[in-house]
Amino acid sequence: MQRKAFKMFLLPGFEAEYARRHDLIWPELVDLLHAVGIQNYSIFLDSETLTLFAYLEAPDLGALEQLPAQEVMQRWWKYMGDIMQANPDNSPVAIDIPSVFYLP
Ligand code: RM4
Repeated sequence: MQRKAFKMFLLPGFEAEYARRHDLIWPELVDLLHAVGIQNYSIFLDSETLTLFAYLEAPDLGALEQLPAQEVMQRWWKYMGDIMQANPDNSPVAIDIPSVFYLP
């Protein structure tokens, strides 16, 4: 299993809304994320800085490169774009965080 961590950035005042939308995550998005092999996808919010810390596992992280081309992913990013820092194509600003320690 490969592991990936990255950070994204919430806009001020949307802490509850971000959690609410993920509580109601679209089943078709769950299916897509599982289809590319994602497991144990976790997102944590540092409410002091509004930094979202994301962690996931997948057998092949290369398969995640298929995500941006998928209609459901595009639709979710557009939906989330009003409460997160987003790129011009609506994808969230996401910065990889390298691993410095792993204890299996
Ligand atoms: C986040 C963001 C990420 C997505 C998760 C499910 O808010 O849109 O790109 O992978 O939701």
